[in-house]
Amino acid sequence: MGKLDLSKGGANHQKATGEDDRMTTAQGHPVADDQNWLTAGPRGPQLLEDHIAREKIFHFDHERIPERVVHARGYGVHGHFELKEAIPELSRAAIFNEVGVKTPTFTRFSTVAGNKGSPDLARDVRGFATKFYTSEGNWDLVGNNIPVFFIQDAIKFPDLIHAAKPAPDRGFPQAQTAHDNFWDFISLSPEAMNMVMWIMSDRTIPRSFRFMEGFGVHTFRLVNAEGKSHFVKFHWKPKLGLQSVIWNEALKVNGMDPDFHRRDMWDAIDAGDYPQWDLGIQVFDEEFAEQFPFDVLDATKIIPEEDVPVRIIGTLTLDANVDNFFAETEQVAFCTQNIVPGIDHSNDPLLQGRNFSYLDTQLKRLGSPNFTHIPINAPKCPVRHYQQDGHMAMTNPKGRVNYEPNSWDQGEGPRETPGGFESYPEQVEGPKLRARSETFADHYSQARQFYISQTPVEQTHMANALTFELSKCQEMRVRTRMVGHLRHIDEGLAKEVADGLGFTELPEKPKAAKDPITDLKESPALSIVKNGPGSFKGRKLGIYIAEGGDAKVVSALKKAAEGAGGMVEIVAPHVGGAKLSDGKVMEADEKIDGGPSVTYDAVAVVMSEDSASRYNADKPSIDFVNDAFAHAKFVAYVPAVKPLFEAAGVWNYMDEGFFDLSDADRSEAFIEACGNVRFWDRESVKQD
Ligand code: HDE
Repeated sequence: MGKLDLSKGGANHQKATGEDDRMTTAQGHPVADDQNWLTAGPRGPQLLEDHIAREKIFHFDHERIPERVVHARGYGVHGHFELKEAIPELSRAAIFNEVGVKTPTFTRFSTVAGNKGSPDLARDVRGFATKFYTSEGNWDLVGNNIPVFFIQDAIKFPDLIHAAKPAPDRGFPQAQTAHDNFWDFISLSPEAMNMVMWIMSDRTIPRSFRFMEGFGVHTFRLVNAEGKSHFVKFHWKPKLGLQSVIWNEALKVNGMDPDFHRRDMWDAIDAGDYPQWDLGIQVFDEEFAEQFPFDVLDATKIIPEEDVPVRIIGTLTLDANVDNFFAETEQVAFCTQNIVPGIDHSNDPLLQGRNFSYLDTQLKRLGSPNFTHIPINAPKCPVRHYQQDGHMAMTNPKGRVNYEPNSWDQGEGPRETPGGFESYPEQVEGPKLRARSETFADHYSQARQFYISQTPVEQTHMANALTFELSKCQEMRVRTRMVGHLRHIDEGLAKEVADGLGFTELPEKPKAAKDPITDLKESPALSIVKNGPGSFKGRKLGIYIAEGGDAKVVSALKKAAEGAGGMVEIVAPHVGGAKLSDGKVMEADEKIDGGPSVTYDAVAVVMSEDSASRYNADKPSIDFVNDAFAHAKFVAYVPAVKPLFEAAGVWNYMDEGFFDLSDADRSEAFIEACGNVRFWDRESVKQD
């Protein structure tokens, strides 16, 4: 009969060709009854003998693995990276040299602080980690949607995360930084101030993963075939542009749909609307690094795009949802140490610490050094080495040789390869010491640069966010210490926050390790509003219809939104939809209380006057209109909705962000206006 084929086996819910539907245990025993535990008599005690029930419960008891200590809540998607411009002069990495080749990828987006079940729209940094399955092994670019970090040295990471996560005594608050421990730690860590500006901006409440940037954060090296090295920073630029929600929306979305971001990604990919990001590189040499006013090894600093332009070299397309969330999204293991020949690390002390941490955490989480055998982690190029055994070893090599050097014939075992990975031979010398380089001492200049690069609307949002977060701190010393730091960044901002917190005078500025540079230029690349989508592509219109609504208007709106590459959802008072003016029933995607306006980029309300009078006391209907107004959304309407708009307190305040569609042809102008994301002028208006 020969040897067993060991590549066969393992559980699968779907039958393979030629197999039947027979249910079995994990040992392959056919199961006749999966509903009743073996008992002694129909009402007697259960018997431990029941190997079928015990195996089932045993497996269930062990279903959970530890969640990630950070970035626990994440969402993974398959895709590919296509190189558009080869860069052999900079890097010998195959992935950067073969134009047009599609390298398979797996990307996982995440929030940092919340647990696996926390809501998607927590104010938090988003992880943006991509595994490239290159022909020379896996390259993991484990980045965030913010290009700087809180701390400069990895040794502080456990403290940062302890401070951000729920307090150890009370176990709350979950998935938020608005509490004493976090701001206590931050206000004692001036190096965090640049990051504080970023996290208090709307970057931490993105509209969707599809509308946010990604950054490798650290300075890495590119090394070419001659061994020449350049420094590089990696950027992901979303083709759809940048867009965030506003805080009040985030609060409501979290209650309404805690899966808002993952649902958005699933839906877009399911609909074939594949999100894309360009991969950009900022390349610079030692000479630039020497004269740059900040240390390029300090992960709390950016290099402004206006100083070193971002050069686009390829595109990432996310085009397939996972088949199984656990097997792929949960089990994927990113490691910053996964780099390929032609890419190398720099001496950034945060990056170097990460290189230890990621490998270590995978062992704890996935339980075995063989986590590379799990399909989502396994390289897609040949893998040949002499590592063996361990828990769950799936791919132990065949044959006798498992050591080297060896003198077995060619082909018996792998050999070292000329041209394999070589570290850049950077000259290193110096005393062994624990010290922070003087070149890392500037803590405020770039924080200020970020703040002055924002539009007034964004600056207001930052002041509001800081006031809100600090208002949740009960300890006065924490509040005052933080406002003291803000004075080094911008006196106006400090004053606004101090007023918001009810201070009667501004607190002292703390002593700065280095005097801030106050004349750094504005960097328009840092603003979300200045880098918005500019169109309705990839965005969602919610049309609230009710009986008698003008069918022509609804269809013109649908046509305009879909024509611009957007999605449309119909919302109605009842799940069954509503009969429109043409006598036909239009089906609804959402019932009004399941489709509030906060879940849409723009909204329209189309109903007869009778209907508008009928729903003008209905809270979800009023909220739909009122929230759309309060969140500065573009709103399309027909005049018949007056009774509802009056009840919502907006009829007398309609501005140019409202589009009267008595003339259905205005639908296109409405959708075009939505390219501006919001009618920002409205934010300062007070309603009834
Ligand atoms: Fe991470 N980080 N991190 N981090 N990080 C983890 O690795 C760590 C940092 C980032 O979707 C952990 O597999 C240290 C910066 C992402 O699976 C852990 C330090 C950046 C993800 C870890 C940092 C990141 C992680 C937890 C300070 C942006 C999610 C689970 C030196 C450039 C990856 C895991 C995924 C995950 C450690 C700082 C991004 C514990 C020690 C800076 C996107 O290893």
